[in-house]
Amino acid sequence: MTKPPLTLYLAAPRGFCAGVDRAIKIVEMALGKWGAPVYVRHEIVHNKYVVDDLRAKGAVFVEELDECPDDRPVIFSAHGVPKSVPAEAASREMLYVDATCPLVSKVHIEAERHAANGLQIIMIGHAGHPETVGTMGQLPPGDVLLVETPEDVAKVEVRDPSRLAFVTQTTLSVDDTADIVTALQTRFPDITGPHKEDICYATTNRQEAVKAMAEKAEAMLVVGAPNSSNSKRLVEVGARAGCSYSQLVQRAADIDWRALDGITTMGITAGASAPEVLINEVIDAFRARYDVTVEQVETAQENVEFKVPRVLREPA
Ligand code: 10G
Ligand code: SF4
Repeated sequence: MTKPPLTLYLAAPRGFCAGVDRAIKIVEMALGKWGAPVYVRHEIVHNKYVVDDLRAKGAVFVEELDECPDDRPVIFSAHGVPKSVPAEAASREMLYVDATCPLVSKVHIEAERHAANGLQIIMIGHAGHPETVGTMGQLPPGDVLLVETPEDVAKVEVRDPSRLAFVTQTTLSVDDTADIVTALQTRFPDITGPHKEDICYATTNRQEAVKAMAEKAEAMLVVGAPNSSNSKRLVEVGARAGCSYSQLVQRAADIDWRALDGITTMGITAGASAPEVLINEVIDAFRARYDVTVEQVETAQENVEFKVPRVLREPA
């Protein structure tokens, strides 16, 4: 039987960002140096395949430090942690390695600097997401106010409207965040903040590539996990940019082939925590059913790389 023709547009950039790459390498280095088990507080990045692979190599994933013994190393995930976490690890004389992405640490420093200058911080982020919890946790509980929508901005109660700064989660929708920043600047004209927001290069580039791809593709799949914030934003961006069908899949087995019946153009991208092997698995699944022509839709080139600490600190 002849396969139907399909043009597969591949968004570029897609998949692993520099912070994810660095965080995974830190866990692998720790396992190489100290042997198993090495504890990891929270999924190192939000991807089951990555977590399962590291677990098979001897990593033990926990949600809180109280699930770790004192005498084994613990790594903090790429999303960042509240100040209380390294403080507790230090008080228990634990060996810890912080795999927080440097671009998240930059936001942490920003928040602290503004607070030191007497400004109250408003964070734009998703309630309960580990990055938001980590960034808000750079300051004492209750000090940072959280807004998720322009409606929240209208309701937020601040100490002094003339002494405010805002920071954001790094993986937000660029367009939604612009609306929230505008609402903040309209209500609080003196508010200080980053040039635009703290959304990172990887998030921005992946959303831009999806917009370009959505102009060409009837349907779009995002390879990523259901708890991956940046991956879910890519699904939304695709739908808003005109893809009538825009779905998240963890891997090829999740593809709803019936929903794709009759398509001739398809877009594929992947969140910042989705490994290349899963993207290839999805592409191969299309090749098995269609006569596929692959075309890249490239909107940016990335050459960002974060150094992995060359030597991890010895246990005390
Ligand atoms: O998109 P989120 O923040 O949910 O995380 P992820 O693990 O899916 O992707 C990598 C992004 C981070 C580590 C947050 S800066
Ligand atoms: Fe760092 Fe951006 Fe990747 Fe988050 S999404 S780990 S901020 S590069």
